[in-house]
Amino acid sequence: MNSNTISQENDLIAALATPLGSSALAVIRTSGPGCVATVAALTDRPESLARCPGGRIRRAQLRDPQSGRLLDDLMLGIFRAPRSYTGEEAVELFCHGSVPGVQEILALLFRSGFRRAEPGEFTLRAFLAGKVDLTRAEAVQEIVSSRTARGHGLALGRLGGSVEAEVNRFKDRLVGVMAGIALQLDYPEEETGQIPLDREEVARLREGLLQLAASYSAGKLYQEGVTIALAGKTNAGKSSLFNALLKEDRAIVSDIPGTTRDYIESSLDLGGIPLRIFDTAGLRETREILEGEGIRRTGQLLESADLVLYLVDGTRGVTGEETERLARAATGEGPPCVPVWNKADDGACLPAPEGFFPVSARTLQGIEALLEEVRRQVTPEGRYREGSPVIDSLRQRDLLERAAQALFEVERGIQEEMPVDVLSLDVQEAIHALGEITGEVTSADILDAVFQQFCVGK
Ligand SMILES: Nc1nc2c(ncn2[C@@H]2O[C@H](COP(=O)(O)OP(=O)(O)OP(=O)(O)O)[C@@H](O)[C@H]2O)c(=O)[nH]1
Ligand SMILES: [Mg+2]
Repeated sequence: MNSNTISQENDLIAALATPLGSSALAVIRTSGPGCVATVAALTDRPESLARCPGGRIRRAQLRDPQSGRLLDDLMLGIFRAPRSYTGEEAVELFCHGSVPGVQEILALLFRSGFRRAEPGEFTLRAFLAGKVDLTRAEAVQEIVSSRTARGHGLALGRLGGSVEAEVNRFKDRLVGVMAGIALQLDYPEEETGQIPLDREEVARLREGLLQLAASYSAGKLYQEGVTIALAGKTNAGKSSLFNALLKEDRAIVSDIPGTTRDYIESSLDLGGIPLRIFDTAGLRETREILEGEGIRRTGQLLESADLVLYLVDGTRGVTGEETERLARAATGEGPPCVPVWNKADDGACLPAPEGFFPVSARTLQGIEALLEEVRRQVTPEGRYREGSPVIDSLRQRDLLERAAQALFEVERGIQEEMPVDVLSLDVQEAIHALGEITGEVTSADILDAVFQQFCVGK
């Protein structure tokens, strides 16, 4: 985003808010003072639309004023300041979802005084107009990019202000602390020898801040999900397990070793966690160039996965080389690895060794327990409590940690009986960091960083 969007010029902006493609409807969003009259002038009923009150929907024909050509028969959502998403006068055009049609309408708007909105510019304007704080603005993009119902629900909570409220609670308590300090500074003669700050109270606040900061790993998990690779020797049943997990006949399964060459990817919702699952080429010595390339790529994938399910054919058992591989994984080299003992249904299947999860990709026995283990492994441990707000912004996490660090300094200062005016600097620093989270304290750089992650039209 260029810096002039931050300059609060409030010129007329327009953008397609829906994906460009054939669809029943497409929504073009516009905003800025004079927006209604500017759009109205392009229709068959300029006067009545220009006078139309906000919160109404009107039908109109959109025409190119130069050629008189009809561009669409559409519905217009009219909004008057401040009762709109951006807080400005705004019009939403509900047009037919035709790619050339939408492009022509946008081109007409851009010829008629609108400019193309930058990514996130509508939400930026909403923030600048005081409609949302920065955590809610960030939640807008988090909602759009969520991939499971759980991730979506958490982001909706943030849009509802769950994080804003929590941060403001912390801030109010710190402002209370500051007031105590100010009193002490103003009336030093009243000094009773007691320090006005309760170290335990500060410690509790710091703990709370760290708890919210730690929820980032859960937020990230539900938003971005994890990558899981199925690995093992040829014929171990990786593709069979892949299909079983997806409940569809996706990957080719055969008893010919080396069936899978290129890895295949698919996604799965595991209790709200978006999983990206990869079926990979079976590992074995090969002189075949294509298979060798597949195995090389599998190796790369196994390095970058968040978790590897290592499959062993239970009717064959573990080879020496596999024992080594699993031992390496157990020492924490590379991603964590869950050893799986497949083909448990087969009469010839040997008993699963200690630490292996016995499953059958054929009868699905043991799959639930395996998924439970996957869930256990990818869910971050720590201070996150079920039901408490979850953040999904690295920016917010860093600021919470900065505030916590400042409070740590306060605790130390209290212990060392530092003068209150020195302590107050650290309390101020914590308040400032919390203000940056909600956007009370902000700068063009921060806004740039936040809004450039948005998609256009948001
Ligand atoms: N009895 C039994 N057979 C299985 C099971 N899983 C896979 N198989 C059989 O094992 C053979 C190999 O299965 P695949 O899923 O293709 O194995 P893979 O690990 O993907 O093999 P490559 O792609 O060659 O590396 C097939 O004949 C499957 O039918 C299982 O749980 N039980
Ligand atoms: Mg396979």
